[in-house]
Amino acid sequence: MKVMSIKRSLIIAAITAGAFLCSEALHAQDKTSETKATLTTGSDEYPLPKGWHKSGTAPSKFMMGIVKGAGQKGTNAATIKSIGAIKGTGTLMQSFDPEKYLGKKIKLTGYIRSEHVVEWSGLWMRIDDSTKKSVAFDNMVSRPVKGTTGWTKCEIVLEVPQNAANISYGALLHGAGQIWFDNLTFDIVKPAPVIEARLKEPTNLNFEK
Ligand SMILES: [Ca+2]
Repeated sequence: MKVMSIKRSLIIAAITAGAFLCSEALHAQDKTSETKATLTTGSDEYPLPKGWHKSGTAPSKFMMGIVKGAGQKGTNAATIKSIGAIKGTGTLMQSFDPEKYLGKKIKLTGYIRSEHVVEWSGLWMRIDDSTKKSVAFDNMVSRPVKGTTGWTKCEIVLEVPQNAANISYGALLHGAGQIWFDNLTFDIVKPAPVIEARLKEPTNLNFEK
């Protein structure tokens, strides 16, 4: 027991040190091998979902992966959980070929639940051209999921230009807390139908239709 408690103290100390070192240098890679080893072990708690990968300004500061039974209606969800009080961003993300969406408007819908999110979280989507320049982007920073919430519907709508070469998207957590997310979908937004403003004769004047 004593050994365990010392070990736990060392782990907490390592995490605290790591959080302190990186709090003002979000893009800096963590060079403390002890801290890295501790965080790698912690990340194994959640298996990585097939087809997804970890990224962000500080991915090693977050545990990310699947939580069985934590999804909507008892299915699995993905989670992002901060390790200690930190300020960087962790995201679980995918990238895909935009070919079938070129020239169209696409909507990403998904559901996020949060606990103790101090700063913010959300879905994000970015469209890049062939030079990897971003041509469309939204990360919900202006309408974040924060604090402690139940399942919250999130939507991102972006136009996919003809020169789009890559679409990336995911869920992100910035700072301390934990989010779960599930049931993401992509839809093509149909253009609004053009309504003929001029009628052949006056119509529906008693508003019963
Ligand atoms: Ca699910």
